[in-house]
Amino acid sequence: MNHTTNLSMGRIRRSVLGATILSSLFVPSVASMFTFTDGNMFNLFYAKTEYQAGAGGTTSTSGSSSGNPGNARAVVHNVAGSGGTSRVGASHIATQSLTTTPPTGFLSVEFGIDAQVLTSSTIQIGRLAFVVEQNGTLFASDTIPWTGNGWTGIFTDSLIEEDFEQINFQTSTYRNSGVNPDFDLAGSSLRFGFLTWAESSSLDAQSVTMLFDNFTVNFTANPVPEPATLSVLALAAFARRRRLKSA
Ligand SMILES: [Ca+2]
Ligand SMILES: [Ca+2]
Repeated sequence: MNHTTNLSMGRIRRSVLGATILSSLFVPSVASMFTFTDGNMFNLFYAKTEYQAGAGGTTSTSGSSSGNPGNARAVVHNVAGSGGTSRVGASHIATQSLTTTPPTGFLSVEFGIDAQVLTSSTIQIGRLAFVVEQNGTLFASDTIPWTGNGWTGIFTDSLIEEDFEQINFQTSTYRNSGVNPDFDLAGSSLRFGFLTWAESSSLDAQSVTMLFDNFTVNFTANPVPEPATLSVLALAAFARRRRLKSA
């Protein structure tokens, strides 16, 4: 009988709200993600822009059967022998890789790619950096050099915006340090891809071919801001106090 008396409309509404709060607190909050994966690497879907310091150039093609497996993207870097340091590279932006920064901003991004150096020259080193493009500006992550025959799987830990710096191939580090993308710029469009290059300080011309396959990208959004969670918790505490008082 007492139960019936106590079940006013106000109490029911608070109870329903309480149940909602509890369920949302105990369901693990999964930050929304943007995921991209390409095991085909067709030439058609990558926009190439060359960067160089010194003489040389690059060509890019879709290999037909040299991938891991199937098709792969082949990039030939021709570094002219100059006696000074010559650096020749290109960015490869996946043209279908467009994402929009969510209202909470992106927390981080992970990249993965399979890479192989096919070389007929003395240069045995492939050089790679993952890139994001925001408002027409390219930003590169740290240099990832790799060597050896066969496919090498290259993965990054979660990269935050400070891990990317504007590309400047004229400097020895090829970066403008301190110029970063802004992952918090809600509604901003981002593209992404990778930067490849070869360099030589000798008088001999070099030709370095690199193959790339299985390019994957995962963006993680920032979770919903704390203040909303805090006010919900305060509301739950308030409702409990009122229940204890009226009991
Ligand atoms: Ca493939
Ligand atoms: Ca920021």
